[in-house]
Amino acid sequence: MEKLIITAAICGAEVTKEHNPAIPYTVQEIGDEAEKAYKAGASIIHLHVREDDGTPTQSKERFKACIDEIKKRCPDVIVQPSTGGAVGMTNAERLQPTELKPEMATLDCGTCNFGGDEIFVNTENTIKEFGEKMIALGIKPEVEVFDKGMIDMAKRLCKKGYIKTPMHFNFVMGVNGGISAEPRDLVFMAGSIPEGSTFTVSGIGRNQFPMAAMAILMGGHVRVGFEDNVYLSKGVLAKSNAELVEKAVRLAKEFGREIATPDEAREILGLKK
Ligand code: KMH
Ligand code: ZN
Repeated sequence: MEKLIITAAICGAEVTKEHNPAIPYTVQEIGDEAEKAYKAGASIIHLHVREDDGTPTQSKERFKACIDEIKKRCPDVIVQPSTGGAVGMTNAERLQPTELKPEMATLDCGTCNFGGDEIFVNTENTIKEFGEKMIALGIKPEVEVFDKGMIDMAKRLCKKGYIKTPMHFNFVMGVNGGISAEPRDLVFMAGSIPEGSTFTVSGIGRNQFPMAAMAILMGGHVRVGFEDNVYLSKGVLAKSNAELVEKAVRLAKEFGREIATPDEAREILGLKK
Protein backbone atom coordinates (compact mmCIF):
# COMPACT_ATOMS: atom_id res chain seq x y z
CA MET A 1 0.00 0.00 0.00
CA GLU A 2 1.04 3.62 -0.62
CA LYS A 3 2.90 5.32 2.22
CA LEU A 4 0.74 7.25 4.67
CA ILE A 5 0.55 11.03 4.49
CA ILE A 6 -0.10 12.54 7.91
CA THR A 7 -1.43 16.07 8.00
CA ALA A 8 -1.27 18.03 11.24
CA ALA A 9 -3.99 20.65 11.60
CA ILE A 10 -2.22 22.45 14.39
CA CYS A 11 -4.53 25.24 15.50
CA GLY A 12 -7.72 25.74 13.46
CA ALA A 13 -9.90 28.80 13.91
CA GLU A 14 -12.44 27.61 16.45
CA VAL A 15 -10.54 25.96 19.30
CA THR A 16 -8.98 28.16 21.98
CA LYS A 17 -6.57 27.91 24.88
CA GLU A 18 -9.66 27.40 27.05
CA HIS A 19 -10.18 24.08 25.25
CA ASN A 20 -6.50 23.18 25.50
CA PRO A 21 -3.76 25.55 26.72
CA ALA A 22 -1.36 24.10 24.12
CA ILE A 23 -3.31 25.60 21.18
CA PRO A 24 -0.77 27.83 19.39
CA TYR A 25 -1.58 31.50 18.68
CA THR A 26 1.69 33.41 18.25
CA VAL A 27 4.14 33.00 15.37
CA GLN A 28 6.59 31.33 17.76
CA GLU A 29 3.96 28.98 19.15
CA ILE A 30 2.79 28.06 15.65
CA GLY A 31 6.42 27.44 14.62
CA ASP A 32 6.99 25.27 17.71
CA GLU A 33 3.87 23.17 17.19
CA ALA A 34 4.53 22.73 13.45
CA GLU A 35 8.12 21.66 14.11
CA LYS A 36 7.12 19.13 16.77
CA ALA A 37 4.36 17.70 14.55
CA TYR A 38 6.78 17.45 11.61
CA LYS A 39 9.41 15.70 13.73
CA ALA A 40 6.74 13.26 14.90
CA GLY A 41 5.88 12.32 11.29
CA ALA A 42 3.59 14.94 9.74
CA SER A 43 4.45 15.80 6.15
CA ILE A 44 1.73 18.45 5.73
CA ILE A 45 0.89 21.29 8.10
CA HIS A 46 -2.69 22.47 7.57
CA LEU A 47 -2.45 26.07 8.67
CA HIS A 48 -4.81 28.62 10.16
CA VAL A 49 -3.24 31.65 11.81
CA ARG A 50 -4.20 33.83 14.76
CA GLU A 51 -3.43 37.23 16.20
CA ASP A 52 -1.39 37.02 19.41
CA ASP A 53 -4.65 37.14 21.43
CA GLY A 54 -6.03 34.13 19.56
CA THR A 55 -8.36 35.96 17.14
CA PRO A 56 -8.44 34.08 13.82
CA THR A 57 -7.13 36.07 10.86
CA GLN A 58 -6.47 35.41 7.17
CA SER A 59 -3.97 38.27 6.95
CA LYS A 60 -1.42 37.62 4.23
CA GLU A 61 1.30 39.18 6.39
CA ARG A 62 0.50 36.95 9.34
CA PHE A 63 0.45 33.87 7.11
CA LYS A 64 3.80 34.89 5.65
CA ALA A 65 5.31 35.34 9.11
CA CYS A 66 4.04 31.93 10.24
CA ILE A 67 5.04 30.12 7.02
CA ASP A 68 8.52 31.68 7.18
CA GLU A 69 8.85 30.53 10.80
CA ILE A 70 7.72 26.99 9.91
CA LYS A 71 10.01 26.78 6.86
CA LYS A 72 12.95 28.05 8.91
CA ARG A 73 12.50 25.08 11.25
CA CYS A 74 11.39 22.43 8.74
CA PRO A 75 12.31 23.56 5.23
CA ASP A 76 10.84 20.58 3.38
CA VAL A 77 7.43 20.34 5.07
CA ILE A 78 4.35 21.05 2.92
CA VAL A 79 2.40 24.00 4.28
CA GLN A 80 -1.27 24.00 3.36
CA PRO A 81 -2.98 27.28 4.31
CA SER A 82 -6.70 27.29 4.94
CA THR A 83 -8.91 29.32 2.63
CA GLY A 84 -11.84 28.43 4.87
CA GLY A 85 -10.65 30.76 7.60
CA ALA A 86 -13.33 31.29 10.22
CA VAL A 87 -17.11 31.46 9.85
CA GLY A 88 -18.23 34.93 8.72
CA MET A 89 -15.09 35.99 6.85
CA THR A 90 -15.46 37.40 3.32
CA ASN A 91 -14.12 35.57 0.27
CA ALA A 92 -11.48 38.26 -0.26
CA GLU A 93 -10.28 37.86 3.33
CA ARG A 94 -10.20 34.09 3.03
CA LEU A 95 -8.25 34.10 -0.23
CA GLN A 96 -5.35 36.19 1.06
CA PRO A 97 -2.91 33.32 1.78
CA THR A 98 -3.20 32.13 -1.85
CA GLU A 99 -1.25 35.23 -2.87
CA LEU A 100 1.78 33.64 -1.20
CA LYS A 101 1.49 30.81 -3.77
CA PRO A 102 1.71 27.89 -1.35
CA GLU A 103 2.03 24.38 -2.81
CA MET A 104 -1.44 23.50 -1.51
CA ALA A 105 -4.47 25.21 0.02
CA THR A 106 -7.91 24.06 1.06
CA LEU A 107 -10.93 24.40 -1.24
CA ASP A 108 -14.18 23.99 0.69
CA CYS A 109 -16.83 22.52 -1.58
CA GLY A 110 -20.11 23.33 0.11
CA THR A 111 -22.08 25.14 2.79
CA CYS A 112 -22.90 23.56 6.13
CA ASN A 113 -24.20 24.27 9.60
CA PHE A 114 -21.35 24.81 12.02
CA GLY A 115 -22.96 24.72 15.46
CA GLY A 116 -25.45 27.11 17.08
CA ASP A 117 -26.37 29.81 14.55
CA GLU A 118 -23.11 29.51 12.63
CA ILE A 119 -23.13 28.63 8.94
CA PHE A 120 -19.93 27.99 6.99
CA VAL A 121 -20.88 29.48 3.63
CA ASN A 122 -19.41 28.24 0.35
CA THR A 123 -21.78 28.98 -2.53
CA GLU A 124 -21.20 27.46 -5.95
CA ASN A 125 -19.82 30.78 -7.20
CA THR A 126 -17.44 30.95 -4.23
CA ILE A 127 -16.11 27.48 -5.00
CA LYS A 128 -15.67 28.44 -8.67
CA GLU A 129 -13.86 31.66 -7.68
CA PHE A 130 -11.51 29.85 -5.28
CA GLY A 131 -10.93 26.99 -7.75
CA GLU A 132 -10.06 29.36 -10.60
CA LYS A 133 -7.71 31.30 -8.37
CA MET A 134 -5.86 28.14 -7.33
CA ILE A 135 -5.48 26.99 -10.94
CA ALA A 136 -4.16 30.43 -11.93
CA LEU A 137 -1.62 30.42 -9.08
CA GLY A 138 -0.55 26.78 -9.51
CA ILE A 139 -1.86 25.72 -6.08
CA LYS A 140 -3.04 22.13 -5.55
CA PRO A 141 -6.38 22.25 -3.76
CA GLU A 142 -7.26 19.91 -0.97
CA VAL A 143 -10.98 19.54 -1.60
CA GLU A 144 -12.70 19.81 1.79
CA VAL A 145 -15.97 17.93 1.98
CA PHE A 146 -18.21 17.83 5.02
CA ASP A 147 -20.86 15.67 3.38
CA LYS A 148 -21.36 13.43 0.35
CA GLY A 149 -23.11 16.13 -1.73
CA MET A 150 -19.93 18.18 -1.57
CA ILE A 151 -18.07 15.38 -3.38
CA ASP A 152 -20.69 15.60 -6.12
CA MET A 153 -20.23 19.38 -6.28
CA ALA A 154 -16.46 18.93 -6.64
CA LYS A 155 -16.92 16.33 -9.38
CA ARG A 156 -19.26 18.64 -11.30
CA LEU A 157 -16.97 21.65 -10.98
CA CYS A 158 -14.00 19.49 -11.93
CA LYS A 159 -15.78 18.53 -15.18
CA LYS A 160 -16.37 22.24 -15.83
CA GLY A 161 -12.66 23.00 -15.37
CA TYR A 162 -12.65 24.68 -11.95
CA ILE A 163 -10.66 21.90 -10.26
CA LYS A 164 -7.91 19.89 -11.92
CA THR A 165 -7.57 16.11 -11.77
CA PRO A 166 -6.45 14.08 -9.92
CA MET A 167 -8.38 15.58 -7.02
CA HIS A 168 -7.25 15.17 -3.43
CA PHE A 169 -10.11 15.13 -0.91
CA ASN A 170 -10.31 15.68 2.82
CA PHE A 171 -13.38 14.03 4.34
CA VAL A 172 -14.25 16.06 7.43
CA MET A 173 -16.42 13.70 9.43
CA GLY A 174 -18.36 14.29 12.60
CA VAL A 175 -19.07 18.05 12.37
CA ASN A 176 -22.56 18.81 13.69
CA GLY A 177 -24.11 19.72 10.34
CA GLY A 178 -22.04 17.40 8.17
CA ILE A 179 -21.77 13.65 7.68
CA SER A 180 -21.34 11.54 10.81
CA ALA A 181 -18.27 9.41 11.39
CA GLU A 182 -19.56 5.85 11.32
CA PRO A 183 -17.50 3.24 9.47
CA ARG A 184 -20.21 2.98 6.80
CA ASP A 185 -19.94 6.75 6.21
CA LEU A 186 -16.25 6.52 5.41
CA VAL A 187 -16.79 3.55 3.10
CA PHE A 188 -19.53 5.55 1.33
CA MET A 189 -17.38 8.68 1.01
CA ALA A 190 -14.30 6.80 -0.21
CA GLY A 191 -16.43 4.91 -2.73
CA SER A 192 -17.85 8.16 -4.09
CA ILE A 193 -14.68 9.88 -5.29
CA PRO A 194 -13.45 9.55 -8.87
CA GLU A 195 -10.93 6.87 -9.82
CA GLY A 196 -7.39 8.18 -9.42
CA SER A 197 -8.28 10.59 -6.59
CA THR A 198 -6.64 10.47 -3.18
CA PHE A 199 -8.26 11.12 0.18
CA THR A 200 -7.44 11.96 3.74
CA VAL A 201 -9.81 11.78 6.70
CA SER A 202 -10.37 14.26 9.51
CA GLY A 203 -12.47 12.70 12.25
CA ILE A 204 -13.79 15.38 14.59
CA GLY A 205 -13.42 15.03 18.37
CA ARG A 206 -13.59 11.45 19.60
CA ASN A 207 -13.89 10.30 15.97
CA GLN A 208 -10.30 11.30 15.19
CA PHE A 209 -8.56 7.98 15.82
CA PRO A 210 -11.31 5.53 14.82
CA MET A 211 -11.50 7.31 11.45
CA ALA A 212 -7.70 7.44 11.22
CA ALA A 213 -7.46 3.69 11.82
CA MET A 214 -10.04 3.01 9.11
CA ALA A 215 -8.34 5.35 6.66
CA ILE A 216 -5.00 3.64 7.29
CA LEU A 217 -6.54 0.24 6.51
CA MET A 218 -8.39 1.53 3.44
CA GLY A 219 -5.31 3.08 1.83
CA GLY A 220 -6.37 6.66 2.55
CA HIS A 221 -4.42 9.28 4.43
CA VAL A 222 -4.91 10.84 7.85
CA ARG A 223 -5.33 14.28 9.39
CA VAL A 224 -4.93 14.77 13.11
CA GLY A 225 -4.39 17.86 15.24
CA PHE A 226 -5.92 20.35 17.60
CA GLU A 227 -8.17 21.88 14.92
CA ASP A 228 -10.23 18.70 14.98
CA ASN A 229 -9.56 17.19 18.40
CA VAL A 230 -7.75 18.31 21.56
CA TYR A 231 -7.69 14.94 23.39
CA LEU A 232 -5.09 12.20 23.23
CA SER A 233 -7.57 9.76 24.75
CA LYS A 234 -10.85 10.07 26.67
CA GLY A 235 -10.47 12.92 29.18
CA VAL A 236 -6.72 13.31 28.56
CA LEU A 237 -5.74 16.55 26.83
CA ALA A 238 -2.89 16.21 24.33
CA LYS A 239 0.13 18.26 25.42
CA SER A 240 1.05 18.98 21.82
CA ASN A 241 -0.06 18.23 18.27
CA ALA A 242 2.99 15.96 18.17
CA GLU A 243 1.32 13.55 20.59
CA LEU A 244 -1.61 13.21 18.19
CA VAL A 245 0.75 12.66 15.24
CA GLU A 246 2.71 10.08 17.26
CA LYS A 247 -0.50 8.19 17.97
CA ALA A 248 -1.34 8.13 14.24
CA VAL A 249 2.20 6.89 13.52
CA ARG A 250 1.77 4.10 16.09
CA LEU A 251 -1.50 3.01 14.46
CA ALA A 252 0.10 3.07 11.02
CA LYS A 253 3.01 0.94 12.22
CA GLU A 254 0.64 -1.60 13.77
CA PHE A 255 -1.17 -1.90 10.45
CA GLY A 256 2.02 -2.01 8.37
CA ARG A 257 1.76 1.41 6.68
CA GLU A 258 4.98 3.33 6.35
CA ILE A 259 4.94 7.08 6.88
CA ALA A 260 5.52 9.37 3.88
CA THR A 261 8.17 12.06 4.04
CA PRO A 262 7.16 15.45 2.63
CA ASP A 263 8.82 14.61 -0.70
CA GLU A 264 7.04 11.25 -0.83
CA ALA A 265 3.79 13.08 -0.06
CA ARG A 266 4.55 15.45 -2.97
CA GLU A 267 4.99 12.44 -5.23
CA ILE A 268 1.71 10.86 -4.07
CA LEU A 269 -0.22 14.11 -4.47
CA GLY A 270 1.44 15.18 -7.72
CA LEU A 271 2.78 18.42 -6.28
CA LYS A 272 5.38 20.44 -8.10
CA LYS A 273 8.31 21.14 -5.79
N1 KMH B 1 -12.78 26.97 10.21
C1 KMH B 1 -13.82 26.45 9.37
C2 KMH B 1 -14.93 27.44 9.27
C3 KMH B 1 -10.65 24.91 5.98
O1 KMH B 1 -9.66 25.03 6.66
O2 KMH B 1 -10.65 25.08 4.75
C4 KMH B 1 -13.35 26.12 8.01
C5 KMH B 1 -12.18 25.22 7.92
C6 KMH B 1 -11.97 24.58 6.60
O3 KMH B 1 -11.43 25.01 8.84
ZN1 ZN C 1 -9.02 24.22 8.62
